[in-house]
Amino acid sequence: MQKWFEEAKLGIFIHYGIYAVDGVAESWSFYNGRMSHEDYMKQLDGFTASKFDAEHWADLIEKSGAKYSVLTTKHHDGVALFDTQYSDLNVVKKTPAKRDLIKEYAEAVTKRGIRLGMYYSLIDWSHPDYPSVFEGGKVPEDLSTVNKFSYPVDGVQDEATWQKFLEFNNNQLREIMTNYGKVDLLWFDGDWERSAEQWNLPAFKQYLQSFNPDLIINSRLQGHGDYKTPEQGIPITRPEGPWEFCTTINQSWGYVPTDNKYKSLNQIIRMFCDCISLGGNMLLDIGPMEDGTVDKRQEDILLGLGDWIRTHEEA
Ligand code: FUL
Repeated sequence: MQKWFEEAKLGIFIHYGIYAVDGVAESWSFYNGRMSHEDYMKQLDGFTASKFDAEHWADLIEKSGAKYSVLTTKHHDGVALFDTQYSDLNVVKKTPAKRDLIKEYAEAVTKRGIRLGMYYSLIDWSHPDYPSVFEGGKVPEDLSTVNKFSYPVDGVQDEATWQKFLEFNNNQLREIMTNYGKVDLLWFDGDWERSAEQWNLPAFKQYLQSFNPDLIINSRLQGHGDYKTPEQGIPITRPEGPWEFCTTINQSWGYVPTDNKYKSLNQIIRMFCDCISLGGNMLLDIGPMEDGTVDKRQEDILLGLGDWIRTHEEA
């Protein structure tokens, strides 16, 4: 494990995507049947990133006391925040934003010495070559919600289609690993629908490390990652090995304006202390609005936490 990660204590997680347009849950809002996939994708037209200022984000991350940050390059909805050659479903081609937001983010954080982390979902519920594997092998009759590219396969995976998807996956990850300077950390999510064998592990991990031998990879890689990632709850006893606790400030990862269940600054500080005293890092999430600005309540928490850290570092 890299020393910087062991000493980091705090990272900032950023869930930014088209889901901020309607303020609905990232990806899950269609998968869980709250809206159709079609309606979800209408948010593409409203994603402007008109006030997106990576310098401001980086400034905020720095002031929070965080040593690294992790931004969603592509969530389960399959919408890439970067300029990818391998799918038109990206904010450059399909939204009024028309910008590679990952590029601006990577430049701004790297310049400040903040370690660069990229979240990437292995699940892609909008990709025609990614059929979901449903529990018990049963595919729901109505595919308008869930993953519309799934089909009744009696639990048997069409191997050729799957290999095509893996190729696509590798290609997008190569873009992420080579187009934005040195990536320090890859934060995978959505490994749960396939086995290690299907994800072609450990060869897949070696492929990623070939772009940067110092790369850190989180554990959501069917047990082949470098550190554990408990979500929304701090473990009671000290986990073995390196670990990172990820949590939201209110109850949502992305921007949901109706979610007013904010944690107080004191609660966040308390969680941070509990986490680091058990040897973990805390990855605290913000969910920027569609235009790229951050809700004042979230900004204030980050700034307040940063003030607290600085005071106590000096003490
Ligand atoms: C989960 C995802 O399904 C959520 O949407 C979110 O990104 C969280 C950090 O990880 O597994």
